[in-house]
Amino acid sequence: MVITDIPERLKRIEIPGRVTLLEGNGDMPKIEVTTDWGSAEVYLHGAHVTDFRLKGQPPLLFTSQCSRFEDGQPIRGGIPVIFPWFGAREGEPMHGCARLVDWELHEAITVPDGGVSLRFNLIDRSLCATFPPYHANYVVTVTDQLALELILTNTSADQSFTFENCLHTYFAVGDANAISISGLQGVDYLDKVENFVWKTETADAVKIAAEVDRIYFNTTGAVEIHDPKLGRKVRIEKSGSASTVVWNPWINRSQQMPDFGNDEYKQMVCVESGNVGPNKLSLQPGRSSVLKVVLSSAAL
Ligand code: TA6
Repeated sequence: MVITDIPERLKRIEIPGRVTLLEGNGDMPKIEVTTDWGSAEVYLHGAHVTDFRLKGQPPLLFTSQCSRFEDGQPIRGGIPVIFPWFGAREGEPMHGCARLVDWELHEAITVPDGGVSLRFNLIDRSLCATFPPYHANYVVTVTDQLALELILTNTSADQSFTFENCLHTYFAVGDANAISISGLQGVDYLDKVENFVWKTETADAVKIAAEVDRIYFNTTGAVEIHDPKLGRKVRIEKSGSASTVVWNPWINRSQQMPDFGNDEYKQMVCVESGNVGPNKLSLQPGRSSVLKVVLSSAAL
């Protein structure tokens, strides 16, 4: 159902047959994108991509059937935009504030060869008022691939701006126990499941047979998820990112999350691209950083 009370400014952004604003879950406004290759969905809440799929193929992204769609709560699944910090912070929301507030949809444009690009701005600073002035822009480009660019600019005249960022992507998989994740061999990581002990990845492909929660540092390469059950490989290419996080909650953690189904761990894995911990970024006045992730899939 199209939002009847859609603000005129947003209405003008729609592109017939390509970009439509709809009433999404929880009565939250969402943008539905249709391209020559498939479709995507993005909520203004958190500028949160919740779906991307190619025609005739299973969705590339996982969004929990139990996800909340409420102000002040993160959507569980899709691509949470994590900024200006990653992880827990005393007295603050987990994983920063960017995913908890509505972003402004600034424009929607068609790109050559039948794709669509959406540009969002983070205007609402109510939850992160203590940070120096910054601009946060987010560009989502939907073609036969899904490209995401998180552009952060230090607009302070005299203060440096130190922050973490991460695109915390939940991928849909046929069976988490059957996938393998390549591209991280030889990379040092913090194993959060074993009290944050430092390790080095020795496997040429990471497998999931229990809870996995690893932050890999100083790694800029592409990662691939090989999914024999869905008969596809998903490629995660990135630039402007030195950290990769791999997470599957497995059984116990799944049961502890009210916005996540007890068995949903079987259908997802997070491979996240950003700059966290020792890889956090610090921008001088007037400088910008661009975190770019390009997601694609191909038959195995
Ligand atoms: O990126 C992995 C992680 O930090 C896990 O430790 C787990 O907390 C996950 O993020 C989900 O966090 P959320 O705040 O979305 O429940």
